[in-house]
Amino acid sequence: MAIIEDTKQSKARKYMALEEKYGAHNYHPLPVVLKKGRGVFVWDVDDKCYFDFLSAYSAVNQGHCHPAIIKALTEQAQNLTLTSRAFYNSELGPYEKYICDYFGYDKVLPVNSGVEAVETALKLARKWGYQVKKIATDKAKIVFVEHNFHGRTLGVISGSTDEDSRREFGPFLPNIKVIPYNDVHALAVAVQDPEVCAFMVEPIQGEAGVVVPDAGYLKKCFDLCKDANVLFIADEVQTGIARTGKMLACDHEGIRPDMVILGKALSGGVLPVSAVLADDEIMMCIKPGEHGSTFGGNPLACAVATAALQVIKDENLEFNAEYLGKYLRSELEKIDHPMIKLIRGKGLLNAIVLDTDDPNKGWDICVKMSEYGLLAKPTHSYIIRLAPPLVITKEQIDECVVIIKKALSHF
Ligand code: IF1
Repeated sequence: MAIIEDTKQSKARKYMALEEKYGAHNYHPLPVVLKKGRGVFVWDVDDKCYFDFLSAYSAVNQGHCHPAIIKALTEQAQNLTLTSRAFYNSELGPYEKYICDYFGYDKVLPVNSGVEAVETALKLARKWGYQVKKIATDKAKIVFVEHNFHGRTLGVISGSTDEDSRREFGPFLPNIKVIPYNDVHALAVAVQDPEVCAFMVEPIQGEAGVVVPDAGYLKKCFDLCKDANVLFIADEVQTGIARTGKMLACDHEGIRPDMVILGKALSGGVLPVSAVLADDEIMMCIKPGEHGSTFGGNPLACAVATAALQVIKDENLEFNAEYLGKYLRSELEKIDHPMIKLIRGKGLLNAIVLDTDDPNKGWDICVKMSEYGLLAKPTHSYIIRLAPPLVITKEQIDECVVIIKKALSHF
């Protein structure tokens, strides 16, 4: 047995050593080497099976390698993958109509990664600020909230309050205001500045540890922005596409953001696809040649994103997330363990907040859960995010709660 174990570990170690030697050390992965995914499951190089409770940070809401999405990918890949936007193509227009009708906006600006869509929204907001709100040139300001996470470009980390995201990357963009999250009064003060063009916010803060604001916070912020002629921009890269039990997390408060930013599950985790949705007053502020990207709106991405969005509707994943999210939280709240401080979340975006000052506790629990066949990763050492693919079943939730309990029993 020991020999077999040792052989297995040496196989996984071989892959880890390659990443260690040839890859930048910009991550600290859990010691698991994955080679296959299907639905809620992933398998490592030793064919051990795990429940995936991270979902690639909510990029595989539809489940790993969803057949309908892979079918769209492989069929389109036989015909045409990329033309650049120097020409029209047969997939982009139909996709643009599909996604605009799907979310109820006039237009979409398609790009690739989530942060690229965030940057696009910031540029659109500034354009609108100068052309429509008539803010003096180069004076436009944008309001962010503390503990935000919108990606890792220099522009976006200029609004970050996370030292690890900012240290030694300066200098940063000017004209960025940062206010406390979940603090309506702070926004009321900030938007009084006539040079503010937009407010950028995650409806639920993912990286901060699944921080759900008070009920009504988003609606009050939206109304303040409306009254102050400030654009309300919702970063739904992680909370969107049914993750929180509604198609968009903003739907829980019945607000229609001026701009919606989508990414991750927009492609079902198959390839990088992101988008900004807005109405003409904003979208038409950008003219030909003023913004774009080589792969933005490529035929392959259009085919994949259309299939990925259709799966959400066909399999009623909003309802699944809403119903099973409530069930998961109720089951987790039954776990009687001194280290569990609280359970929080919405839909199938949840977290266990640990009552510990041991910086390794979250990691240790996640390593133990991986030994029992469930993959999750801590954020900020003491918060364990639990976000399975939305295709999970009630029975599988029950199995996973048993694993979580078993892992916690070791601490
Ligand atoms: C990593 C975090 C999550 C996002 C929101 C934009 C982006 C993200 C709300 C940018 C990306 C990813 C980035 C990824 C890990 C993951 C993450 F831990 F980094 F913060 F989900 F919480 N808006 N989040 O969550 O999208 O450019 O990455 O496609 O950097 O390791 P991206």
